[in-house]
Parts: sequence; structure tokens; C-alpha cells
Amino acid sequence: MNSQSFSAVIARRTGKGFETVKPALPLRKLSDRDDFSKTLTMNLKHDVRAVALQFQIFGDFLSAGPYGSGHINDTYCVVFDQGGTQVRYILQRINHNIFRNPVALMENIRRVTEHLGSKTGSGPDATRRRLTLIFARDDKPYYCDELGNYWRGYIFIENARTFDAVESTDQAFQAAKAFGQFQKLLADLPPPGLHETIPDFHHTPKRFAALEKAVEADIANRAQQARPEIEFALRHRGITACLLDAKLPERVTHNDTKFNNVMLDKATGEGICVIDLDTVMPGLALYDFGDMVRTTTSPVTEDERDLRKVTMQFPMFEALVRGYLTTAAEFLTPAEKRCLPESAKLITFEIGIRFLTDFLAGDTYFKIHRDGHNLDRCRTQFKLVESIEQQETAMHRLVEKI
Ligand code: ADP
Ligand code: GN1
Ligand code: MG
Repeated sequence: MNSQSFSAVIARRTGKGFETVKPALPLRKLSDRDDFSKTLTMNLKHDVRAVALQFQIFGDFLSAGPYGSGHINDTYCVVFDQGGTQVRYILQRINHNIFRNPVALMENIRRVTEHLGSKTGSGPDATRRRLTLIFARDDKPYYCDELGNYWRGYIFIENARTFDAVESTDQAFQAAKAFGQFQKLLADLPPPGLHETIPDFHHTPKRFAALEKAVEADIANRAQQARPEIEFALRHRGITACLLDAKLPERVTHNDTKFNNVMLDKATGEGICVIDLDTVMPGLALYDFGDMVRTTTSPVTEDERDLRKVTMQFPMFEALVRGYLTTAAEFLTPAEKRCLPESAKLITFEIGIRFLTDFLAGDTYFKIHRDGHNLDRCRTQFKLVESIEQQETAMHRLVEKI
């Protein structure tokens, strides 16, 4: 059987019996260059093979390897042999120290992906244009292992990739257009409202209060080392409530619109699929726009140590505004549109204070890969805030003009 004629089918139960979901086309033979296939499963932190076998994936398990660069969950790419064709899937362990109610979280993701699925149709590309959950053997949208870890599975979106740093204005445009489209498609999600998976996630004044507490406690004895950053934060206390004070409408929003949470098609560059849906819940549209500016305007990654390289590139901002408005202009209110530049500064500041808080608390929230990693991340964010402040007038002028 060759990879073109073979078609893997995943069966899953719906209210009306079984429906079949076809993975994104075409199933290809993976090349020797796909490095994950060489990863030794036995060196992994979890028994990913055992977990994979609990999902409705047919065929023979071949391999698994860590995947992506997220700060919260554990993501693996697993490969199955399905009648001679190697097919990849994503498996993720949900960080239940952060997401305290994984069952409610998965209920959100199930509702959101099914709603998106009802809009993106069933064409050949349907399973590349939204995430598709693989259900567990007991038909739940997750599997809970004997250690109490919650796992989920997704169809692997092939021929697309994510980037940790932006490379062109077209990428920025495409990402913002996709996030705008995501908000638009979820605007008519039927009630009830989604669960709040992390309460007050973007409540910046509460994030600021948490920072003040961490400075006060100085549990890891690091406050001295972060004195300039703490002072920077204190000087900016005045901006923390700017979006809350603007009385903007609540919508269904993504809330974690990092540039690497949108997959870009490898052939066309189109923003094909918004991923990382853990924080999809009620929020402000501008939380999403702000996080796009935070992660898609600087030419370097979030943890760059050479701060001279960190800057808010105006052409990237313009591409984000234009891309976002392509899909979001039809539902944004004038007040929301006016506040686009403020949201950029606020969310960049907010994530900066979260990194700083975690540094002071001894690195308990974000995954770190070196000493001082969270402080480095905080520094890039604050540098970006300064860069935004220097260009604020021009940013407002641009938004008024478009
Ligand atoms: P985290 O919450 O840890 O950031 P993500 O859900 O963003 O986890 O996944 C981490 C990375 O895995 C993403 O940046 C992306 O590269 C890859 N990824 C996630 N889901 C898929 C998918 N369905 N298909 C292909 N790659 C994926
Ligand atoms: C985390 O999961 P990931 O890496 O996409 C965090 C975001 C931060 C981001 C900073 C649930 O996102 O809020 O903005 O790191 N997610 C959660 O890079 O806290
Ligand atoms: Mg992510």
C-alpha cells in the first residue's frame, strides 16, 4: 500500500453515533531527515508509548520525542505505522499544577474545536485549519494516567510550522489575520460560557499585586539581583488598569497569542491554524492583539540576552494591525480599535512582570533552561515596553489612519 492510496481513519463517537475523521492529507512517508524518528522513547520523562496506546489511534507505535518550545505543558510528537505509512500525532501532558481543572479545560477545547470544525467544513484541508482532538479509548477527550497526569491527543498538522521569532512582515500579517479569524469564528459559540481555565489570567493589577508580594517575600533571595527591573515595574504601576478602565466588551478570546501558537503553511505562508487552546475563555480582544505585538514585532526570541537587539519593529506592528483588521474590523468597536497600541504596551508589561515574579519566586511556573532565564525574559519584555513607548505616537497615528 503506498502513502497516496492509504488513508488512515480515526473513528470517534458523537451524539449521533460514530463519525470518522480523516487526518490531513496526504499521508506521506516520513523522510530520514525527520529527526524525531530517531529519538529514543526510553529516555523520555514519561512513558509516552503507554499513553499513546490509550488513544484511538490505530496501527503500530513507532517512536516519540519531545516537541516544540512551550513553557507550560509537555508536548510530544508520536509516530505510528499505519499499514506501511508513518503518521504523526501530537500528545500533550497538561500541566495540572497550572490548569487546576483539566476536565473543564478539555471540555472547553472540545467545544471550541468542534465549533471551529462546524465552520471550516470538511474539505481536504479541514483538519489543517483547526485542531482536531483524538479521543481516548473510553471516548473521553483526554486520558488520565495512573499518576494523575491528564493527556490529550491531536492530529498532527503537516506541512506547516511555527516560529519562535518573526522573520517577515508577511508572517506578522498572516499570524494576526489568523488570530482575528479565530476570534471571529468563536463569536457565536453557543452558551454556556467557557470555563475560566486560569482565573484573572490577564488581570494586570492582580498580576502587579502578585509581583509586589513576591518582592516583599523575596523567598529565593533574588530581589537584589533584579532591583532595576523591580524599579521599572514600580514606575509603570499606573498603566496596569488601562484596558479594564476602557470598559471594553468581553468576547471569547485565545489569551495566549504568542507567535509560535499559530501554524504557518510551509508552501504558502498562510496562517493556517491557531493552536494552544488551553486559555481560550472569556477575555478582551485586545489581550490577544497585545500579545501578538509582544511576540511578533521583535526580531529576536523572548529570552535574547543582547538587549540591543530587542526592539518593536514598526513595520511588523503595521503588518499586525493590517492583518488583524482584515478579519477583526467587522466586529471591533471604535474603542477597541483605539486601544490597540495601549494593549501592546500593557500585555508586554504584564508578561514581563509575570517573568519577574516567577524569577523572584524561584522559577516555579515557567519552564526554565538556564539560571536567570526568567530574569532574561523579563528584561526583553521591559526593553520592548520602552521601545513601544518611544513609538507610541506613531502607533496611534497609524491606527487612526487605517
Ligand atoms: P505549549 O502550551 O507548551 O506552548 P503548544 O500547544 O503550543 O504547547 O505546542 C507546542 C508546539 O508543538 C507548538 O509550538 C507547535 O510547534 C507544535 N504543535 C502543537 N500542536 C500541533 C499540531 N496539532 N500539529 C503540529 N504541531 C503542533
Ligand atoms: C506561556 O504555553 P506557552 O508557552 O504558549 C504562558 C503565557 C505566556 C507565555 C510567555 C498558560 O505560554 O501566558 O505569555 O508562556 N501560558 C500560560 O512566553 O501561562
Ligand atoms: Mg504554545
